[in-house]
Amino acid sequence: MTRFSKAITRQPGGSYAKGITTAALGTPVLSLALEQHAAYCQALMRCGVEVFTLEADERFPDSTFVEDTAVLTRHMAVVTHPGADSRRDEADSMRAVLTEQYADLRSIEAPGTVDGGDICQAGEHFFIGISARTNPEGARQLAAHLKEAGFTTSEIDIRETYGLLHLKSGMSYLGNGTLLVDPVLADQPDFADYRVLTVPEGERYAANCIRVNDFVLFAEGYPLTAAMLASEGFDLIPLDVSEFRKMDGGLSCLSLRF
Ligand code: CIR
Repeated sequence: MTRFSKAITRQPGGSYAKGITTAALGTPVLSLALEQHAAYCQALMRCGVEVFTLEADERFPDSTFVEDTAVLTRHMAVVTHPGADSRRDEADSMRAVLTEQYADLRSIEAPGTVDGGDICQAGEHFFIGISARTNPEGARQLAAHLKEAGFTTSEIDIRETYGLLHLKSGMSYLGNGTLLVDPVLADQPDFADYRVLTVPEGERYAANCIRVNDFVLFAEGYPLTAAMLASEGFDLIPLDVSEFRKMDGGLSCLSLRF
């Protein structure tokens, strides 16, 4: 299992509620979002990770969802070209941050688009989601970079898959060859080499969690999935992410881990 030593996060700012959402769960409350964000950063620290928290960037309401701006590997990173127009320039400021961390820093170029939320690393393999945000050209560019870095890749097209914004809205890699997946992805032939745990139909949102070293950061309020993971021996850190869910975000999108 990849061990992480660092993570990058960005605080939500005053413009946060103006971001893109399909959730219809109401307007997020910034003070609560900030509290939840602080608890999230503390949970990462508890996992043994040094957390770099960037200041809010008011120009970009969705910029707290830093995961979408880059794909990080051990020795190489790729700055993405996000698929939503309003988010495209978020990647520029992340490039400046990552330049200090990576000597080998690459980019997805137009007309390719990639959102990091569509990219799921599972050991030495990367699943690349084709979605409303990540297009086939972006996926092709990313796959070429990852292959050069020694990884294998495969694509999963979620454009017709109900209820998933990004691939990782519906799947997480928990380490040791185990995937946690949304029922809509359970029969993916590409998962044949993995042990697949499927979240119950009523708990789809719980499929987005993150394994960080010895813990799994997990969305609070999904008892069946929590019990399943606990019985499998995973150590969960439950977190309230209600204000991020309102903007279609989840646990993975709030950080870049490396
Ligand atoms: C968006 O629509 O781009 C944001 N409101 C949510 C992004 C969530 N990111 C992710 O799942 N990786």
